[in-house]
Amino acid sequence: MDGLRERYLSEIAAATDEESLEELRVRAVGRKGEISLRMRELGKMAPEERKVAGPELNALKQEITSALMARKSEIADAALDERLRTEWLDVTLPARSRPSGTVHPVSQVTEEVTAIFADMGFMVAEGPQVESDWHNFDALNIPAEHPTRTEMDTFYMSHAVDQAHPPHVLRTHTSPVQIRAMKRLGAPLRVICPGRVYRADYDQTHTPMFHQIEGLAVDRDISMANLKWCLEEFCRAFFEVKEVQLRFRASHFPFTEPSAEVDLRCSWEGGRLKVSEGDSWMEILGSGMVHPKVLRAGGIDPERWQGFAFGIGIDRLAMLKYGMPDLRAFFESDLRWLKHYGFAALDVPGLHRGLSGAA
Ligand code: 2NL
Repeated sequence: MDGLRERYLSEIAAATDEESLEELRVRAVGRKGEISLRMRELGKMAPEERKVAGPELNALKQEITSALMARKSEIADAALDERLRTEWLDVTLPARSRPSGTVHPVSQVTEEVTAIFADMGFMVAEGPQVESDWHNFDALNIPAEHPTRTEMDTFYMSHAVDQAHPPHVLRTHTSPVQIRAMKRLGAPLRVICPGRVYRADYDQTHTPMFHQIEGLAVDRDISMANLKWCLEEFCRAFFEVKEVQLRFRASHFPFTEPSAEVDLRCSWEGGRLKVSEGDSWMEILGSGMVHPKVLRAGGIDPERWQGFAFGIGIDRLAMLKYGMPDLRAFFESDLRWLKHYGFAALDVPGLHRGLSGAA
C-alpha cells in the first residue's frame, strides 16, 4: 500500500499538463483503475484483514484524488500566469486618429440620390454591365440604324457579325435595368437604377465609363405633372435648399414621348454654384413619358398603364454639388484628391439629419 501511495503521489507531482493528469486519474482511481481493482479484492480477504485494508484503501483513494485536484489547479494557474506574461496589450498606446480611407464622391452622391427616391417609395434595382443589345437598344425603341449603335459610340464585346447572335455590349445607360424590372415585377412600379455605364468618348467632360441614375414610375394615370413634382422634390432635397425652380425644355429621346430636358435655376458666384437664385439655367437631367413601345417591351400593356422616366448623370451632379472642377480626376485614384474630396466612411446619407452631413 505504501509503495502504491509513493508511486502515484510522485507521478502526480511530476505531471506537467492536464492530459497526463487525467491519464493518471484513470489508471489510479478510475473504474478499472489499480485502487478500484484492489477494493474489489477486499471481498476475498479474511474479515480481520479486510477491516484494516478497507479503510486504508479508502483513505488512499481520497488522498490521491485530492492530490490530483490540487495538481490540476496548480497547472491551470501556471498556464494562466504564462498567458498573462505573454499576451499583454499596452492600452496606453495612442489610438489611430481616424480611418484613412474615404468614400468616393460618386458613391456618396449615389447614396444621396437613392436615399431621396427611396423616401418617395422607389425601390433600388441593379443589373448587368454587359448587356444583350435587345435590352440596351431594341427594347428602348432605338432602331437598328441609330447612330449610337455604331462602334463610334458603343463598346461591343465581340466583332463577330452573326445575325442569329448579335454581340453583347457594355450598357450605354441603365435603362436595361428598368426593362428587366418591368418584366420581373410588372405594373404598378417605381424603381431607381444607379450604376456604371459606358460610351466611347473621352475629353474634358466625358470619360468612357461614367455613372448614371435612372428612375421609372408606372401606374394607371401617371402624368408629366407627377414627374415635375418628383424632380422638384428631388432637387430641393439633393441641393439642400428650401425652393428650386425647374425649366422643362422640349427634347427628343427614342424611349420617351413627349421628352424634356430639365434645367435648374442657379447663379455662379466666384465660380461657386448657388441653387434657386440668379439668372442662369443649368441642365441637370433628361426625362419624359415612357414610349408605349418601351412599356410593351417590358411586358406592360400601354393601353392600361403609363409612366414617366428620367436619367441623371451622377458624376456631373457630384461636380456641381461638391465643387469639383475636372471630371477626369474622378477616376485617377490620386490619394491626395480622394482625401480632399472623399467623405467619412460612417456618414451614411439619409434624410433624417441633413443629406450630406453638412447641415
Ligand atoms: C439623359 C436622358 C433619360 C430615360 C433616360 C428611360 C428608361 C426607360 C424608359 C424610358 Cl426603361 N426612359 N430613361 C428617359 C429619358 C431620359 O436620360 O440625358 N440622361 C442624362
